[in-house]
Amino acid sequence: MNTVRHDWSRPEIAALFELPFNDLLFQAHSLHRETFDPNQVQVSTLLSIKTGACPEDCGYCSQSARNQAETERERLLPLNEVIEKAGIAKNNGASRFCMGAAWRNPTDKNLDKVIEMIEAVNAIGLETCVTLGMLTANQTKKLKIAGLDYYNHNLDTSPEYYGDIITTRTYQDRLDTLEHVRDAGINVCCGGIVGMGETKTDRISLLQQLANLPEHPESVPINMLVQVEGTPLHGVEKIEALDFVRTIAVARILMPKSVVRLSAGRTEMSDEQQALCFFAGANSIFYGDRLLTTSNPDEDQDQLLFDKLGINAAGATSQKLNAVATV
Ligand code: SAM
Ligand code: DTB
Ligand code: SF4
Repeated sequence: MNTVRHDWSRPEIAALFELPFNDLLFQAHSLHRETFDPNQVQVSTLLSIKTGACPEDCGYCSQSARNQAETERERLLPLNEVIEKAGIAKNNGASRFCMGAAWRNPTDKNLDKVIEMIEAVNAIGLETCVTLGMLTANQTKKLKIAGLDYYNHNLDTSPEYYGDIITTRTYQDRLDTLEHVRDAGINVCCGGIVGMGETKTDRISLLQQLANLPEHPESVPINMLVQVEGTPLHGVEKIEALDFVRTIAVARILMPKSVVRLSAGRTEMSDEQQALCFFAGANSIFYGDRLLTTSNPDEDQDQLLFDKLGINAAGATSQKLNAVATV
């Protein structure tokens, strides 16, 4: 039965992780089919609109000014460049355009500039998503009025492991921003990163936090750490491929109506691992050869994989594109 629950206990989640692999995948895939077309995958394209020199100390991130990664710092991109990139993304078949900024939080002046970008991307007929750091309630209201479809703000890891990864903002700060986004009526995109040296219990705890939010995020990105030289997490022990697939499957079971994104880290995954992730319930990816500062498989490679798997990309889950198509 496809019931949406918000009261998952850790032993229950641990028991899912402990299931024989085939039982876990069967359960996840069966649930997936109750809500979604198993052969449709939503595709979003990412653009870094402000890169590097971030005051935060996130241990995984190439853009923290406190890390030694060689990320070229840039000012906020001009509007015309954003419009050009969004147009290319649309021509390549993306249904959503996600803009990310290396900020702790946006100033009101910067937010106004991002709002112009959101309006312009909306006008092209793409769904919009931004990730700008922490937001006040007033800022989320402005973004809603601008027509923003999704706000991405990740919990990143378990509350227990969090202090080992980031010290410049708290877990509660993240929950507060998520509440503002939810209250403003913007769709929530919230997930985390695995492969950061966390324990299996941390993965259970992260998924419990996500699944027990008052409402499940509409979109749940599961990132596999992209190890960047010069960051504290470079060289950390990697997550086993099958454990990553299990994490996707458990996310699917806990949040049966959410779109689960097979997010960062795909350049290191085989076609077979990605195929298992789609079977386990992942139904969204980042599309295009760049994430924010690191690489992603290019469109041709993904189209080839989709063709092999009989997966239909494009705006299948995008109401906006469907609306454009029927005009
Ligand atoms: N600066 C804003 C913030 O952190 O709230 C928004 C941009 S930030 C880059 C968005 C998310 O990207 C992070 O929360 C993290 O989950 C993910 N991310 C960043 N670097 C990553 C990496 N090396 N590997 C995997 N995911 C990463
Ligand atoms: C998310 O969960 N993953 C994306 C997006 N939200 C903003 C970011 C991935 C970043 C990977 C590392 C980089 O390219 O800098
Ligand atoms: Fe800054 Fe975001 Fe990177 Fe953290 S994840 S260092 S807040 S850009």
